[in-house]
Amino acid sequence: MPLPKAELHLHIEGTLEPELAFELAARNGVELPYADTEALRKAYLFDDLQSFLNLYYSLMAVLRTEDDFAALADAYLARAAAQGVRHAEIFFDPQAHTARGISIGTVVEGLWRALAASEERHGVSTRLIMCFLRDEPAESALLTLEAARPHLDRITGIGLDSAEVGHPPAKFREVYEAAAALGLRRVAHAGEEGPPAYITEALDLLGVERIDHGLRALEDPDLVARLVRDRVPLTLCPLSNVRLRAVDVLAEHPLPAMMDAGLLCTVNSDDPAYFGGYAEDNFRAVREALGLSPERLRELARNSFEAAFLDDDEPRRAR
Ligand code: ES4
Ligand code: ZN
Repeated sequence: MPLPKAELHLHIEGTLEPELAFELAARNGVELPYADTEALRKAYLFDDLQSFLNLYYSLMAVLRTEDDFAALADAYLARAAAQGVRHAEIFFDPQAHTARGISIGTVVEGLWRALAASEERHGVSTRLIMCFLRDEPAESALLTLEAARPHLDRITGIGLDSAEVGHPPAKFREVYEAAAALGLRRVAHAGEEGPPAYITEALDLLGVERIDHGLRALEDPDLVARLVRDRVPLTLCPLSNVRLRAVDVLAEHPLPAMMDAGLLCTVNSDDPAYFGGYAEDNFRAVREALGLSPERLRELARNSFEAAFLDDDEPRRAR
């Protein structure tokens, strides 16, 4: 039986399996530039974050209706449940959809339909986290936050994703301030491909409560001391790091060294349809490649619940 765990770093658009992509393409009359699911899977070979993102954004063309978003999220939640996930905090990229003429309401309400049924159907509690694309202007993020206002009862927090290098956290200071004023929780991708200074900046300027990835934290001892002292969770994604070549091979992943340093690490799946595995697949991979002991694996599962936004049920938002 897989360990019960919380999934804290999961892009719902990154759960689009080739089979569902073709099914939605047929339903919506969208032409995919691949002969079949086999050919599409062969395209899942990446050199870096940008080459992955190009495919990830182009495949979103098949997602058009509330039903599509509900089907995507329900398929993910079923797979997550089978892998021991009891709680999932799910990222979505509204700008990737509004840019192609799909309203944020279609996205949020479609996802919400699957999330609202999830405890009963799959035994998985959920939260929704809206991510801003950091390679788009800050002004676009502010407009997106504004457009999300009617749906904020569905949304627990905000995040920051897409191409990291050249788009430091400082660029989004204003939008994070506005989100905080709305009572939203804050996370951000930092230190995936970008330098440890981006992690420090996300803490100092954006007020984030968790760091997504944080893979490069060990390069800065002062930062490590701070992350340990403040128990700032890191949502690591080992299979993602290998597929996007942030680490050469899994056996060289810094996870054991990070845990030894006292960092609050969690293991997550990022974009499981693209990177070769869901939550338990990532746990199994680190167990096998890094020889993590049963105690270490239990620590990772325990950390995932400590790092989760499970304490946000009290009415606290002035909206
Ligand atoms: C992402 Cl792995 C990763 N990094 C940054 N942005 C993303 N969006 C979806 N997956
Ligand atoms: Zn990610």
